[in-house]
Amino acid sequence: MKKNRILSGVQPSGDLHIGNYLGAIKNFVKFQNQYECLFCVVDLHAITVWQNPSVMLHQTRKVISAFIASGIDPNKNTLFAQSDVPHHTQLAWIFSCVARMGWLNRMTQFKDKAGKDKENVSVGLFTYPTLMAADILIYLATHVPVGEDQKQHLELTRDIAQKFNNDFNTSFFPLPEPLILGNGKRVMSLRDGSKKMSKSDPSDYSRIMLTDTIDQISNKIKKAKTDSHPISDNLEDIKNRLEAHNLISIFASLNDKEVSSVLNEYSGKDFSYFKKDLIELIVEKISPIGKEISKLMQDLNYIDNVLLRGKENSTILADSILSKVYEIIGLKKR
Ligand code: AQP
Repeated sequence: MKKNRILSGVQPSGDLHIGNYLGAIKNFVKFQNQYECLFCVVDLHAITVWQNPSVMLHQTRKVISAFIASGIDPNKNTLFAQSDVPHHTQLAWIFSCVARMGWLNRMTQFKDKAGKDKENVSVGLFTYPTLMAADILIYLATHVPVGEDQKQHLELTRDIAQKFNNDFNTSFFPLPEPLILGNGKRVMSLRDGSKKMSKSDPSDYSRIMLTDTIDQISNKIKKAKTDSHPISDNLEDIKNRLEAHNLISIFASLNDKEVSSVLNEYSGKDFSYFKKDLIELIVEKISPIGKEISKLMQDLNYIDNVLLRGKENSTILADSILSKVYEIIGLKKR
C-alpha cells in the first residue's frame, strides 16, 4: 500500500493550457505510481472571482477529461469536484477560526490578485488559503505538489495544522510537505515573458490550449514574442531575455531536457528556425491530448461516472476525518 497521500487541485476557470499541463498535470501522471493521489477540480476556489454559471459544469468535466487524456488513470486515483464534498468547506470554517488575520494579510497572491481594488474583491479571495488548507488536511494529505506561486499557501497550511495541533493538544494533522516542481516549470505568457501563462489572460495568443488545433498552435508560436538575436548557449544571457527563455523552457520541459542542453543544440540558430521545431514538438506532445479530451467530452456519462466515484471515495475519507476533528474540538457529528 502507498502510505503517502497527495492532494492537488485545478480550477475550472477556463480551458487548460500548456502551463497547467507542464506545471501540474504532467507531474501528477508521474506521482500516481508513487503516491495515493486525490486530484480535485477546485470549483469553489474558482468562484472567488466571478464565473459564468452556464459553463461551470462543462469546465469541470473538461478538467477531468484533461486529467484522463494526459494519462491519469481514473481507476487508480480519486478524481472529483471540490463542491461534491461539503467537508472541505466545513473544515475551512474551523480553520478560519484557527488562522490569524495577520497570517492571511501576508499572502502575496491575494495582494497580486486584488491589486489596487482590495476593497472590492470577494471575501473568498482573501480567505482562499484557509479553504486550500482544508482541501489538503481533510484527507490528511502528506504531500502537495506546488509551484512557486503556491509555496506560501502551503506554508500557511502547515501553520494552521501546527496551531490546531497546539491549540487542541493533539498531533492529529500532519504537516504536509511540498513537492516542489521547480522554477523552470513556470510557463510564461507568449506575449509577455514577465507574466505567467494564465487561463484568464484576455489574449488568446498568450497561451497554447491543450485543445488547440495544429493551425492554432502554429499561428500562436509564430506570433510569440521573441527578440532579434540568435540563440546563445549562455544560460545567464538567455535568462535575461524573458520571452526567448520561455520558449526554450517550454521546449525543454516538453522533451524532459535541461534548458542548457536545448541551448547547446540550438546555439547560433535564430528563432524562426527554432520555432519550427517547437511547433512540431508541441503538435507531437500536446495534440494527442487535445484529441483525447475532445473524444472524452463526447461521452459525458463516462466523465460523470468518474466524478461520482471520486465523490464517493473522497467522501468516505473526509467524513471519518471530519468526525474526528469535531470530536477534538468538542463538537459532535451526528
Ligand atoms: N503558467 C503556468 N506555469 C506553470 N504552472 C501553472 N499552473 C497554472 N498556470 C501555470 C499550475 O496549474 C495548476 C492549476 O492551476 P489553477 O487552474 O488551479 O490556477 P492558476 O494557477 O490560477 O491557473 P491559471 O491558468 O492562471 O488560471 P486563472 O487565470 O483562472 O487564475 C496549479 O498547480 C498551477 O500552479
